[in-house]
Amino acid sequence: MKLTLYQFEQCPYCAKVRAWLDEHGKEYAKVNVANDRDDPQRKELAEKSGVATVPVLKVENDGTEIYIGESADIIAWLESS
Ligand SMILES: N[C@@H](CCC(=O)N[C@@H](CS)C(=O)NCC(=O)O)C(=O)O
Repeated sequence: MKLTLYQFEQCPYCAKVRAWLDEHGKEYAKVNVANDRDDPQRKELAEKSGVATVPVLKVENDGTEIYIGESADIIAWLESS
């Protein structure tokens, strides 16, 4: 399973997800995104996750990928996986 966190470095919700991942020893890639909802990458993340904000976690597993938005939902998903 490959995890990629789309985030801002200065964002308390992103920091909360990073803290969970770090505390649980999970390997993940970080991608800092533009603070601009019109940015093409931000638009793609919004379409795929269903949320306009960051953080968004991409989970790749066995050729499938899902995008999870909302920090509480990301952590809930991680807790249950
Ligand atoms: N309820 C959301 C809040 C996330 C949030 O407000 N993120 C801010 C950064 S701290 C954001 O994406 N701001 C940019 C924007 O709204 O376009 C969560 O817990 O993930």
